[in-house]
Amino acid sequence: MIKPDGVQRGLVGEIISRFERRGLKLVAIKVESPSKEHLEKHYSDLASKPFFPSLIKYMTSGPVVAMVWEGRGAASLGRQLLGQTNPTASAPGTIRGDFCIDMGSNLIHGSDSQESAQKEIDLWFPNGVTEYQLDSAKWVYE
Ligand code: DAT
Ligand code: MG
Repeated sequence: MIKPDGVQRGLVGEIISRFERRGLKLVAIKVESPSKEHLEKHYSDLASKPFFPSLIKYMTSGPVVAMVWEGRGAASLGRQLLGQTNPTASAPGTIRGDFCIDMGSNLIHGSDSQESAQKEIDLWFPNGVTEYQLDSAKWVYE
């Protein structure tokens, strides 16, 4: 999910293109201004953290772009593309390492496992995703 700062800074295309060129397949995408309640559900595992209120405020500060990307090991590949939670610890070449500085404006969310991805897909895309054959897959996978 591209967070409100990523949308406002015009980084949607840049970010999508990084996932695309890695070989992942886009199966769902939408622009949305999610409610506070929706984001509290999304980040429910962090509800007891001191930064939770400011995280929810940040995430409701503008529209986000929610996406589902498929591919072999997609969740862990996605996390590699993102970089570390703290942008200042993120290597150049990663999204956070290239485009941001503060943890409270770190541009993008990525599911941290296959299990959390499934939970988040159910929350953000209750009507499911669009399955199709990506023709370029034969050039990406052995
Ligand atoms: P990530 O977004 O890398 O999966 P996370 O799930 O641990 O990181 O936390 C969700 C978001 O909450 C993160 O992108 C930024 C914010 N956050 C995490 N740890 C924080 C901290 N120690 N101080 C302030 N904000 C924090
Ligand atoms: Mg996380």
